[in-house]
Amino acid sequence: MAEEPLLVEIAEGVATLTLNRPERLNAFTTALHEALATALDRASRETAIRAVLITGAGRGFCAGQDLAERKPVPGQGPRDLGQSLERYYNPLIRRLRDLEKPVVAAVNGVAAGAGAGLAFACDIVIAAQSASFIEAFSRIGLVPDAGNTWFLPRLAGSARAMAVALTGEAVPAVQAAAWGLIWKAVPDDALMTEARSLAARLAQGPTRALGLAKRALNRSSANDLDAQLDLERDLQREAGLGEDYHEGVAAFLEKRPARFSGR
Ligand code: LHQ
Repeated sequence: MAEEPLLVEIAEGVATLTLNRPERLNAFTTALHEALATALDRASRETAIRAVLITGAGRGFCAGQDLAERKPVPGQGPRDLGQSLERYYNPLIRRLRDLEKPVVAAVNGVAAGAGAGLAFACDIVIAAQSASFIEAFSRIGLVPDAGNTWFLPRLAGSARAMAVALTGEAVPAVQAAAWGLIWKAVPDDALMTEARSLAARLAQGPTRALGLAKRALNRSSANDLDAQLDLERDLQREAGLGEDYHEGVAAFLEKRPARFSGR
């Protein structure tokens, strides 16, 4: 039987999703997309899942689209790559951004093409020091997709975005962290311990409020200050009605650790 393209493990409030095509550096196939969509929808639906951790099996994180699956077939005319984005990649990026629960990426190795977009769409990205990010599109005559042209200039500034998109040069993890493309680079052997412990800590946190904070930050780039202040008011009103706010304040006043429920 073929290996599952995505391993899903749910423990202590964290859904760990491991891209599992190590012999192809976890490149995306239709089956992997479908499994990822199912897992993210489940994470959105189930209250017991309070954080998501995404990583890759083997030495790569994700090498973007599996090029063997999308290669032009002689006699069949050109493939419509826009359809592939519309059907798989754009919904994936939207699912990650719209999921109102923290999503951590543990980038264990190379993240290329749409694989880099996948990492940048996650909320907190930790990478192994040996990992790298490659806007591989220009190497094969394509345009950066999977949100890359949106994330890159916002995270790293237009000068760096333009250079990495046009040259396709690899950005090592340490450089990516220095540029603000990711949160941090850690020694390879510390990656999974650190990423798991972060995801577990987030899952024990006031996850409803964390989800609202994610919404506020995601909206900020499209809002002016007035609209953002109004949004903060509305979301704070909602958070203030939550059980976790009451628990957080009570725990602070009683000088004890808070026990958040995500409600
Ligand atoms: C692969 C792949 C891969 C298949 C490594 N596919 N086998 C959206 C819409 C529709 C269509 C087009 O695309 C998109 C979005 C995109 O993502 S476009 C960008 C697609 N990705 C790339 O162009 C990256 C291609 N891969 C590479 O350039 C290299 O593999 C990198 C730089 C990522 C890693 O290099 P190495 O560490 O030297 O590894 P390798 O090249 O030896 O790869 C290991 C194996 O994985 C190898 O197979 P083999 O049988 O020789 O061991 C590769 O063929 C295979 N592989 N990426 N995307």
